[in-house]
Amino acid sequence: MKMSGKVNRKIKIAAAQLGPINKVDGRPSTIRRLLELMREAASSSCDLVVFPELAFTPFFPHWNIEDEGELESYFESEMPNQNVQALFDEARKLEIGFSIGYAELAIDDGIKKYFNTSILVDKSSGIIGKYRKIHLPGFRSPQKGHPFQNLEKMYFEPGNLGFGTWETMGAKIGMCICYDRRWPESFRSLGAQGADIALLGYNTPMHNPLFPESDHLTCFHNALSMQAGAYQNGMWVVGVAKAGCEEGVMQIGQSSIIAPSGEIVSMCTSLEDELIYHSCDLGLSDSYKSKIFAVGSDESRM
Ligand code: ING
Repeated sequence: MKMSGKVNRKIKIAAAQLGPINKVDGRPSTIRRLLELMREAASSSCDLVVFPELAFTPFFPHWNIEDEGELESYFESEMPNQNVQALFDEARKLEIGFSIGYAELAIDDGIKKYFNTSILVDKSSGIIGKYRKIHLPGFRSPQKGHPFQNLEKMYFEPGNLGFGTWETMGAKIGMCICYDRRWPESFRSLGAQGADIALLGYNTPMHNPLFPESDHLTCFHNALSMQAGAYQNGMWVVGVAKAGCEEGVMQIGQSSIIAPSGEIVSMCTSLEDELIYHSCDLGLSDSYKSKIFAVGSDESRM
């Protein structure tokens, strides 16, 4: 039997779900929570730990913030910086990689630009990848009568880096963020680059003020999007929530590690800080790509 050219490669990945981050919490207490989850992942010999979208702050696009200074206080103007340096230092000491989402304030030719960003950091705590959220949900102005807002279109610009993949820890890893997972081209763009793994964080309210009739399907649509993305591209998908009732908005949890088969191999069961992990066999990605999707081959498959 023709063996695939790749030996079985395994990477142990942790999903570090966060419970609510409230306005009064401040970054130091959040960093302490992230460090605790990172240490737990390292103590279980994980290679990589994945944190949620906008993991340093509350999900502030749920609010109409009129004061520019207050709005900018939720952004990081450089990465790393003194508020988050402890996370990078601990990662280097523990020799664990991580990905994390945050609000990025970038200065481009002297012009301030605001992005919903995630980074991929290798085991020597070097930032090797950056992604800026392309699909921005919500509105460009506050919506009357909604119990909470989604003002991502008002606070962020669409990402300008495209969907990228990066080689580290023996894997080809890509990233997307939250709403991106609902659009097939997000996972397809990564799959077409040969990604073995897609990492993403999300902040997903249980209630959709625009379409409350769909509320009972919020968790189903979350899993459906990620499981389909995994299977249809022969990739592992790790989706990590900021969960629980954050400043009055109930957000789903169910952070999941999903195999290239589309099976959920591990899922969080709480709405709080919770770590799950799985030893992901990248040979499974190879099998689905070559035996189901014949990626890159001109042979037809049944
Ligand atoms: N949150 C939501 C998400 O995609 C949303 C926005 C919810 C869009 C439900 C459509 C339906 O999970 C973020 N932050 O993108």
